[in-house]
Amino acid sequence: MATKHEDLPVPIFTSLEPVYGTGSQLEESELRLTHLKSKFIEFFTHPPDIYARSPGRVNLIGEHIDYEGYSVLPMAIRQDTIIAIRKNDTKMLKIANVNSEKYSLCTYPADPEQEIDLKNHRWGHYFICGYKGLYEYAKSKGIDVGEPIGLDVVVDGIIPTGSGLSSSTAFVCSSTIAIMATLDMTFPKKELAQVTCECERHIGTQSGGMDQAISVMAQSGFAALIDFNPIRATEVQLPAGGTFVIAHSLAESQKAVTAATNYNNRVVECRLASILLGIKLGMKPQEAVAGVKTLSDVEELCVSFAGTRGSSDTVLAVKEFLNEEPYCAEDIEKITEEKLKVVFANSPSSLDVLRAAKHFKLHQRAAHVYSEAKRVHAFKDTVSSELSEEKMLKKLGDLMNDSHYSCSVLYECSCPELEELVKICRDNGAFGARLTGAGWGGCAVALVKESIVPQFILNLKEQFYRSRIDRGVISKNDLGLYIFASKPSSGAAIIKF
Ligand code: NG1
Repeated sequence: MATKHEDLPVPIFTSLEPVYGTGSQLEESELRLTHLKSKFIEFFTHPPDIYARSPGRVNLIGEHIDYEGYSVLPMAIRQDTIIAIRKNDTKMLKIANVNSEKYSLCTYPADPEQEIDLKNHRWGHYFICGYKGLYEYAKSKGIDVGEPIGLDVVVDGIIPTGSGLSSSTAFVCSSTIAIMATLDMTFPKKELAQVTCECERHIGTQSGGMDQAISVMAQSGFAALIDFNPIRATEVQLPAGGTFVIAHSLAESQKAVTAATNYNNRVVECRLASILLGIKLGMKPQEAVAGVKTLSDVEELCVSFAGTRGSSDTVLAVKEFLNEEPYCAEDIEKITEEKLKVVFANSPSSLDVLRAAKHFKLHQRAAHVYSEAKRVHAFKDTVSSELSEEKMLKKLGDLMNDSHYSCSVLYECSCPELEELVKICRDNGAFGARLTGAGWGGCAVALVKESIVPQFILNLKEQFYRSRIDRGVISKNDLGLYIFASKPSSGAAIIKF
């Protein structure tokens, strides 16, 4: 049997063509690499040994469900982060950036045991996530990597930060892969997808694994259905007549900084919703508190309940057993028979959530997760159906619109700028449009008929970006960074010349 690509290691290339294809993209990336190399020499007086790149991604559907164990459907984009790296003998990690005006040199000790100072966020922390995580993983596998080494590093990232396009993950993955290659280690891609997910959790977000999985495992020309437990990527061929246009709302989503009230808050709310569902559906409180981690853990119970009503819809149990009114901690503790502080005692970032939360919207969050999980499969089934292209694109667009509604109303992870942008996309003929990524700012993704893409982009420039350019929010010359059409790009790679 042929080896599946996810069982193979990250590819090592000696030229850029297998990564960036041919044409203008190749030329641009050659210039980029030349510039990166000369910056490296400028900072460290010698050239790097190797480069590692990891792409950003756009999630087409399946938002905020990866950490609940449900499949998602993203594609990699061509924008990426490249790390240039070389060992040094100073016992220091020296992390520089090609954009040294915005990102000044960060130094850390070459110590994999160091704590990351989360209260003082520094851009270099993402590299340390990879450094710590990789050493931990090697140790857990009994691999002897010798004394920790110092590293000279220059980072070149072109994914707009806080955009919902996974700039942080591209940084963590390319760092981890660069360190792995420097230490002469190699792991299958699916293992690396898991490792990099754990690496990124060192930044304090309870990351679900989608971004790392697609960044490491993407195949050029295909989106992917990513399943978890175990991680698996199945190629998805998108319909030829449609293009995904990505547009930035220009509201920056600061995920690591707002974790306690936004991202991690939702992870905690989902855990509480699943524990309560477990108890209402017959589990003993102690059993539910100890054993139920995600909404997928109680899915079978919900389906059995729905069966008693002649249905298989998981949302029925949510409607029956979770109040629409927000819960306060005491309401929940009466049901769990345990203090929430005790339930989350092992997770400092969840305790931060409890301190910041006034109430918990369990009904709404669970209804979003279960319905969104279904939409992912409906999207995949539609793509592989016999529908005419027009009907297929219309159906995919409807699913994207439903997903956006659910994110906005039930999961409350949208923001006014995203609402405005999504509406403008639809008004200008998109089959569907939705926020993508964690939300609370960042990008929208719209499915647009291939033939109208140039006009669509022009209209968005007029109707959304013009006033922002006039107000000086962005410069006209940078527009290409904020709105672009994207085809599915290739995944992570190591480049050695
Ligand atoms: P972004 O958009 O990169 O912040 C985050 C999570 C994903 C997923 C989405 C929401 C990280 C690194 N990524 O993505 O795992 O949960 O939100 O669908 O935390």
